[in-house]
Amino acid sequence: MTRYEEAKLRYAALGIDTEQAIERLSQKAISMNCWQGDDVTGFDNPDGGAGNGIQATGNYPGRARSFAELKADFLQAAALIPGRKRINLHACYAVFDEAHPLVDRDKLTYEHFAPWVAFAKENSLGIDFNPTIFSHPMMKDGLSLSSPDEKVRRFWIDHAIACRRIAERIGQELDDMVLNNVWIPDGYKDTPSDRLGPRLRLQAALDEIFAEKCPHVIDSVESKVFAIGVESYTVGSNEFYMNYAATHPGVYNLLDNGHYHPMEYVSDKIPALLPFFDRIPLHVTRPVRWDSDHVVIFDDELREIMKEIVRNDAMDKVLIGLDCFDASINRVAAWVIATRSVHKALLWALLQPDEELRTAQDAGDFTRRLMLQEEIKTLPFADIWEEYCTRQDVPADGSWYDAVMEYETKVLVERT
Ligand code: RNT
Ligand code: ZN
Repeated sequence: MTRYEEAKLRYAALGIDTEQAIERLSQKAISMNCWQGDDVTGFDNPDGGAGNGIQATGNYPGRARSFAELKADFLQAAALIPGRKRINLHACYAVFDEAHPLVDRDKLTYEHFAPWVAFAKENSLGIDFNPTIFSHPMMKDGLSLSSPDEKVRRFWIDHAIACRRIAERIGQELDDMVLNNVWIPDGYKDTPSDRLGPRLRLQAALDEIFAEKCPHVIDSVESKVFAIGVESYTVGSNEFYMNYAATHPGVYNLLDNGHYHPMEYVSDKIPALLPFFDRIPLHVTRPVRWDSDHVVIFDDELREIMKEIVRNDAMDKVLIGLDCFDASINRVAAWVIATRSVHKALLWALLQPDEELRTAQDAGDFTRRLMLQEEIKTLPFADIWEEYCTRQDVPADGSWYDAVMEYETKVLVERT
């Protein structure tokens, strides 16, 4: 008997079907954020880098500096990751060439993303999209859609409308739904003298942005609790967007697990939203103190998030996307570690004795519930994960790292 066959029996004794878990896992696409490959720099301001509302730290060699490099790095990472994939694009990754020279963000069109669609088709990827409302001179006093300056607001509303049209066309081309997520960094460092005004302006801006029907687009809005330089007030807070989404059918509230107070858990927010929304877009990241974007690892909260998705039968409702970036380590490895961790945690969640756990809870048998939750941890999970990687034709844990290091030596180091 192979190690997998033995493990399969151990799980079967608890009523858990490992074959079914593997099959369900292989159906779930994970959206990989393109901005991990170049520290959120994009192609429309290559010398500027991230700024005006977003920040990546570190200077590890080998950042992708072009469309060609970013595609190559993404494919290198993807080759080491099991499962279905989507690529999450930001508008600042518009591809400019002789036929389509640089334009400002309010003038972007589908043509600037047609090369990404070709890339997606060649590699069987889905695409998700985001307006890029940061790292740009039209951010004024740290504000965009909530700015008191009509010109600033107009520019960003036009940009967001352009992005929705682009997302719609991408969806048509791929015959798929495209998540188009709006996140803005607007807020104040110090105590505001008007907290309502900016929110009313943001509300009116969103109404304009979402006015057009885009049947291939899933719209979402993403809140944040605070950020560096925006410590006192965030316009797009949790309450604001949650209520916006609740009152605007077709607009969803995106949960980023780096965007809440440290004692709040997205694993608990998912089942709080499920009674009200048929979709929950998710940004999976790893909050560390004041930062929201560390590389995702196989930790308790990631497993808890995936457990809530699986045991509430929400694998089709929760749209899982990564949102982490780290410029201080090998960026391809960062993609691999983060995305493999998500798949691993989903597999973990698919291998829980959910029925028994629920029965124990409903019977008030909390002792048994705790015992089961603990004992499951020492089942031979690694053997199921390894089997999954093998069937998906990607390296198991312990054997992908060399490929990344070779790529670093041959390709990445040459870029500096
Ligand atoms: C920032 C938000 C947002 C961004 C991306 C680049 O805190 O999480 O989702 O990370 O849009
Ligand atoms: Zn996010």
